[in-house]
Amino acid sequence: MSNGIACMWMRGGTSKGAYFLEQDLPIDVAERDALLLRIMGSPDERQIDGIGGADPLASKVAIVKKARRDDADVEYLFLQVFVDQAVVTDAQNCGNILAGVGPFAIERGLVKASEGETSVRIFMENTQQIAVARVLVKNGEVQYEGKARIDGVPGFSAPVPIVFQDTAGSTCGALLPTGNVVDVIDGVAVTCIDNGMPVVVLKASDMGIMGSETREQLEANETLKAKLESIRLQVGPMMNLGDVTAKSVPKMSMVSAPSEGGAISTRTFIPHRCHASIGVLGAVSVATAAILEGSPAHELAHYTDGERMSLDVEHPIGAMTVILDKNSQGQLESAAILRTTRKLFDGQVFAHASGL
Ligand code: NQM
Repeated sequence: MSNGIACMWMRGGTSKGAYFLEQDLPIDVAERDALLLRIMGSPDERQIDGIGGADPLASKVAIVKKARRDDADVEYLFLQVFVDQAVVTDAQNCGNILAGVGPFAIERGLVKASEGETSVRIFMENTQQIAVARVLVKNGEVQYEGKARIDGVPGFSAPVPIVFQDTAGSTCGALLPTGNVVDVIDGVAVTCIDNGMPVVVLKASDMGIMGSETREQLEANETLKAKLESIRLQVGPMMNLGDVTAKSVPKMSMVSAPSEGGAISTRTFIPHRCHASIGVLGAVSVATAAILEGSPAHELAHYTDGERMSLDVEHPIGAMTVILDKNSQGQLESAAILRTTRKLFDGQVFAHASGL
């Protein structure tokens, strides 16, 4: 059988996706996206004719190449393949899929493995920023097994710590793209923020929910979804994102007081499905909102201020720890998180014309 395309299927953090070398995909963007839709089986809510997992968290793509710039080892382009629409978008980054990029780059020979630990500097094309991931290596091979665990993934795996620098304004051009800590939309106080991911942070109680509901309960709440979408469509242009009708940003994160000893509790729509947990850069943006005096999140947050702050961002199935570092002027300098990843399958994927 011919026309197979080299593809590695990996879990990255709490997401899953197809990892490709750029050279193995068409250069033409329209051709590439049509191919990715066929590979994932979109548009179809079950993605039955493709490898996608019928969930936005398992319908993701990483395209990786050796860096053409001096300050990075590899370049990573993230693409979200919509499940039920024929849309492939590069309008957002993904810090979960990022966790697999270092291991994939080593496996494909783009980065030379150093025994013990290999640091991979990754230029994230979507936001034009750099992340540094540390990958465990033994006998020249990437180690996937280990003792680290993250909420939302059963069992233990090798740790992949990731540090982000200068993520403020990644997509919107400024940490607070509207120029305000608080805007009031449809009578609801919101913080429009971008510290790696454009997110609208608002109080769960202002949206008529407790903030402790399950993903399923929230997804069944049509009134809530309509209210969230109304706010989202209005803030899109205010956040320099233009018309966001067919975009996967901004994310909508409803916050409440922590209930498990963390810093803040969240329920996040990404933007039309409720996240099973929370995205990595989404959590970094929410944690940043939580330390901003005057924001709705700050009122509810529990944390200790300092040069290094550790905030457990609670989500429906646990918490994500975000470490925020300030510089001597008190400005945020970097954010760090822990992820794990797993190589699930390496082979060829076939994408015959679907006739759609
Ligand atoms: O915010 C889902 C995920 C994400 C994105 C989403 C992510 C991030 O959990 O960096 O990781 O918000 O669409 O993979």
